[in-house]
Amino acid sequence: MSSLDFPIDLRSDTVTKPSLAMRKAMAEAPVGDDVYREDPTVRELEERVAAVLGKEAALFVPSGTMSNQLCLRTLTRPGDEVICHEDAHILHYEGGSAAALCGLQLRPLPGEHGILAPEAVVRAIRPAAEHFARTALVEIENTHNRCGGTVWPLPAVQAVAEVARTHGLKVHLDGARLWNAHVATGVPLAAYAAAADSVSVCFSKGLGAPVGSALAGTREFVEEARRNRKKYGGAMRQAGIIAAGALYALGHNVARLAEDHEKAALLARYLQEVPGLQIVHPVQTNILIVEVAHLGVSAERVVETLRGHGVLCGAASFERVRFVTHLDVSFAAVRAAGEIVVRALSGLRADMHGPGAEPRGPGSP
Ligand code: TLP
Repeated sequence: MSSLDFPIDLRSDTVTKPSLAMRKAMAEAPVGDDVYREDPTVRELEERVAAVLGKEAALFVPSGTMSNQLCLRTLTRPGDEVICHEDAHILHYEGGSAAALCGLQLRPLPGEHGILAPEAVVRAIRPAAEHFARTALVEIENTHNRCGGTVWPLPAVQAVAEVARTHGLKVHLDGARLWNAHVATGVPLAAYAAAADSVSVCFSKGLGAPVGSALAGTREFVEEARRNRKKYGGAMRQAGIIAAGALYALGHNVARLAEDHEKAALLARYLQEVPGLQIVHPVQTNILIVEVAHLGVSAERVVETLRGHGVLCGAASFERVRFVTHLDVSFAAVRAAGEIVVRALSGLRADMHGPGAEPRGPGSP
């Protein structure tokens, strides 16, 4: 095998580093003060994102978390309730900001592979009486991170959006990895986005840019989100430097996501060989979640064991481990990681009644 860099980092597609060509584009980007709306590169990026999503306008923001929260804040009022999947990113990984910054109550619902059933959404809508929080918005995540990068089929998106509209609710799409859904299915980005009032997309995940996300919607919505971005401390000055990384990523790194999906499928073939390991969701894009309960050890123990063998992954819960493929991990590295995981976890299983079998607690994503 040719020389590989260790550790092989499969914790997240956020760990990628900007390529030389991307850095060059960033270094050469024309910039200006974006609070004065004078940064040509930020403008170009915002126009490009609005165009690909089929929305009137877009806004560049520092992170996916800020993007989601600005959308929620802009489309709701404090005290409102937001329906989301029980594994939603906004529920698990945004530091409680829906409550802390938007004053929202989240209403998590179950749904197979991250997908909400329209009937379940309808049943969760609160009556109008003053006892209740006002149900204001339905949030969907495509692809679905904690559900193994699964894709919402377009008809499922449309069915939930239809129900929401009928009941006067807004729809927010957390499309941090909408690019992956688009590449996996061929469904145009704008078709997914059409069902939503607000869309958030990220450049710093599979697309490999170092920083940045964008939200999109009507011009009026984006103007209000811009005001809220200022309040949240997220207005930036010569942000063209980082927007150029995002533009480069959009121009060069979307179609290649198909390779990351192949790498995840390849890794899945290795993981299937480990007795007792279960792949929880169909592997459709670049995320793979395995249940380790039948190995008799905690997810943290698996993560630590693999770290010791040069493979990095993350605990998604007490019993689930997440692997994510991305542009900085080659097919050869994925094969090597697969072999290591099979060997190390088969060894762990043999040890399953050993002293380390106690679950220690859920780790970071
Ligand atoms: N997800 C990160 C962690 O926060 C879990 C990761 O490693 O996958 N929406 C979705 C669906 C996401 O997966 C993420 C990041 C975000 C929003 C937030 O983006 P950032 O990290 O830029 O705030």
